[in-house]
Amino acid sequence: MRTQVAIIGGGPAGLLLSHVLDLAGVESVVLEMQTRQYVLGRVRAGVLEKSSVDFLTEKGLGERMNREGLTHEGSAIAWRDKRLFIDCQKYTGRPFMAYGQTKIQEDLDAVCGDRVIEEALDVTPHDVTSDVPYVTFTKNGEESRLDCDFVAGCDGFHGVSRTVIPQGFLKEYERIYPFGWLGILSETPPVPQLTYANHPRGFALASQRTPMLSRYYIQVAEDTKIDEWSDDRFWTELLARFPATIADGIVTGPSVEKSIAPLRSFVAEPMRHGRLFLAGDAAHIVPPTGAKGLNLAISDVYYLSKALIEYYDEGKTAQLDAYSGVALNRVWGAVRFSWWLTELLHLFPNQGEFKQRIQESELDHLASSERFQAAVAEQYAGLPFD
Ligand code: FAS
Ligand code: PHB
Repeated sequence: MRTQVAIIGGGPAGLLLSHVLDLAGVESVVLEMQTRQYVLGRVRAGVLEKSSVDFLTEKGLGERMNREGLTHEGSAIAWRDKRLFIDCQKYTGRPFMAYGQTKIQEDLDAVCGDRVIEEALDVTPHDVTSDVPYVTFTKNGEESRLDCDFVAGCDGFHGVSRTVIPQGFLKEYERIYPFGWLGILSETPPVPQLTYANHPRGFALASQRTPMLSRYYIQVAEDTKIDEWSDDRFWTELLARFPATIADGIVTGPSVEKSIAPLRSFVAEPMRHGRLFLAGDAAHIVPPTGAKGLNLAISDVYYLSKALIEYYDEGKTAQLDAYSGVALNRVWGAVRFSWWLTELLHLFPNQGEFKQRIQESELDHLASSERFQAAVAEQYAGLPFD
């Protein structure tokens, strides 16, 4: 088998890259270890920056998104008995959209179908520092080899791509947070605005997917087991973490999905090794507090697809050579903002009431300063890709 770009991983980064390259006439094959159904069954991100919405729309993926997605002018933060609306529209003119990653995956799956090899196991990149890299994998017990010009590592945090970069060439930065997020989906009308809560009992978030599908999260201990949390226990804890004026507006109901996500900040540098290019969670992870993970995967694909198309259209490597630096500049901005917002809103074990009071003081300062709010709005809404 031969293609121009071998893409490892069929999540949002891998499928979006394949789709954008296909629109430009660049061939690719996506090697995904799971089944299509398994990938579609994962419930993850829910917020798209304007740059992401514009890019997906420009690439023909906007029809359902712009019809079903819920546009928001900003998000709210609640603490003690206070509530502050961070007005992204007012300060940046860049609203964001609530549209579940699951739907993006479905929209991408619909346009990438025949380029994806699902249940591709033991995927291994080879000779990525040569001019003739290739990837081996097994499918239904049969070994295969895919020759290519480039390998795109879009295989997430636990993927294989990053591991083929020799330790001497890779620098990794990591911060693991001492808690996770327990999230549920419920077929209930969501709160009108995304609302984050800082509370002495821990962080909470009220979000949405559709007018009849809500997404809620609470901070839980990092060793929490799902079966420790009945729906009743979840709702009681969630409502306790919001001011009564907000809690009274939350409609509870049976969960239709329940999962726990660990929280970490992680960056691998560089995002390139020879003809291997990393994109998305394969290169970086952010705590979901800033709603940046999926958006960074999309911005990586924006930069990498442009670079690959320049190579095939014009024979130039300038954007390929610049890719890692350009992508990492945006990545570190999002990593810093997500870290800052996570530090501001979560209960850190063993850091006692002092940390809580510092957080509340910073939130009071945020509420009193339009300049501060504008700076937060700019980072939450996300800047243009270029
Ligand atoms: P993904 O991890 O989505 O996709 C990688 C793909 O590669 C997977 O399909 C995997 O099966 C495949 N793969 C892995 N190893 C392979 C191998 N060796 N061979 C072949 N295929 C392989 N972001 C937010 O903004 N908000 C959120 O609330 C949020 N919640 C999250 C909850 C969880 C549990 C997780 C894990 C992530 C969450 N994220 C959230 C971040 C998430 O949305 C990611 O940023 C996004 O999925 C990144 O997309 P990809 O880079 O494509 O990686
Ligand atoms: C979500 O709707 O899943 C969501 C929203 C905002 C975040 C994280 C997750 O910061």
